[in-house]
Amino acid sequence: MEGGVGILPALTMWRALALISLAFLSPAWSGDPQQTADDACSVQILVPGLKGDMGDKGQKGGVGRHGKIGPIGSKGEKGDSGDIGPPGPNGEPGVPCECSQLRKAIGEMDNQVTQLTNELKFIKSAVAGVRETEHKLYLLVKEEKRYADAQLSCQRRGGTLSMPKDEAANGLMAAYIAQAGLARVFIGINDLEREGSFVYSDRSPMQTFHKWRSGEPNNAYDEEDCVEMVASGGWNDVDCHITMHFMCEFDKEHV
Ligand SMILES: [Ca+2]
Ligand SMILES: [Ca+2]
Repeated sequence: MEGGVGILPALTMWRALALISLAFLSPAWSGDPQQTADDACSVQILVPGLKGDMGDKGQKGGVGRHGKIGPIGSKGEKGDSGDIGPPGPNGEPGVPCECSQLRKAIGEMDNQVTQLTNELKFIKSAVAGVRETEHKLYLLVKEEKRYADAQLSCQRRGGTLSMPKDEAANGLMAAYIAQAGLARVFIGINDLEREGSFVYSDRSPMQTFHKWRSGEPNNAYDEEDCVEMVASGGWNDVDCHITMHFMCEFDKEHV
């Protein structure tokens, strides 16, 4: 039994050596590892083969992965302003105004303004005695002056002796005189520069309108170069050196 046991390993060793030899000598052996593995109970000793010829170039690879994100670039220049956007939504309704007292005060002030306006109108017409039309103010001055001084008095107030240039103005002046209880006043008409050639106190020539009383102007005593208006509205030429009340008129634009 011992001899049998000793012979078998020896045989195996020889077979192994033969396999190694064959592996070096025969490409067929090195090219078929399966056959080597099937050789039951053999010791597998793998030895590198000869370097093969260089293979053909491989196919081109696919697209690679995305690269890393680069560093943040420098800030660009400011762009143009955009178009104006649409209007925003309406705001919330406001808190109810707690200013009833203010409204009341304003209402009272409005009433006071109305009252003062009426009072001023009354003062103008009743106390100061001013009458007015759309464009003019008339003031009856209860001071007795000669014609020239009366004209100066009106001019110092910014006006001139009243000039009745139409029926409306003449009627207003006449009523004013009558209501003041006066008989006559100087008005702004004279023929001081040229006898018989009457002009208004603003030097404008008399037009077709006039209110000469019957028989006037008569230039009585060859001394009548100024004009008075009587309460009925009629005109009469009188001496410029007598004294009487007079009426001024003012342009509203210049008051
Ligand atoms: Ca005259
Ligand atoms: Ca006369």
